[in-house]
Amino acid sequence: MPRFITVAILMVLFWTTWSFAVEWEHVYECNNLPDDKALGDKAWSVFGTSEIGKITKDGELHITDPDNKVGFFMRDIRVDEATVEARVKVLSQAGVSYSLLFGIEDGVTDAWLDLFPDHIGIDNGGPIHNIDMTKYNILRVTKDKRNKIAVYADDEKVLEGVTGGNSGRKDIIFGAGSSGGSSESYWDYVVYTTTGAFSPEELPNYTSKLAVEGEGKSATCWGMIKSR
Ligand SMILES: [Ca+2]
Ligand SMILES: [Ca+2]
Repeated sequence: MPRFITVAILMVLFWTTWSFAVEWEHVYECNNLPDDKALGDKAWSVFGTSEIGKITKDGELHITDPDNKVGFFMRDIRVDEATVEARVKVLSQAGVSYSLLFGIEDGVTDAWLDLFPDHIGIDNGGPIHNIDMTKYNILRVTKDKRNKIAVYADDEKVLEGVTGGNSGRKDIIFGAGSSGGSSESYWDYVVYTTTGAFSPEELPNYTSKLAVEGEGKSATCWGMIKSR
């Protein structure tokens, strides 16, 4: 093979690798309760109790939150801008808007996405998007340094808004956010990065990223066989 073709192939491979440089910084697969000490430094802190959660045999966190308990989970981390994604479904929600939520809190203002069986909405009176949440959807919330929020459902941008409220916390947050509220939900995974507010084009959703890595391995094997 002429040397310049080899060099060109190497450059393409290098570019491909470089273009996937943005990575999820934290992956929670829902194979343990979020605050399980077995997760070590990957464990989440809890407000209320994780007793409202059960892990299913399929690696899901099944939260059944009654109207006299609360349980939400936090990764205490400084966040000026962030991207958080969850594969989640919602069977019921009653009570205040944030009875079931996930999002980003930067210590000054909050980016909460409220979850309901038939819609999702940016908290503090932000816009809503009708969607059947009784089936699994991949939802993503991003917050940039100017406190703009974008929400994606299955890789499509569905909501834009701004942050509001102030919990005073600095973290990535998800779970059942209200004592008086109640809800039932299933979470397959929660992933995030605090390096930026990324669209699915810039940072593929966690599920497709696994698929790409699988294909990458196949391609490598094929290349090795071919070169023999
Ligand atoms: Ca509750
Ligand atoms: Ca899972």
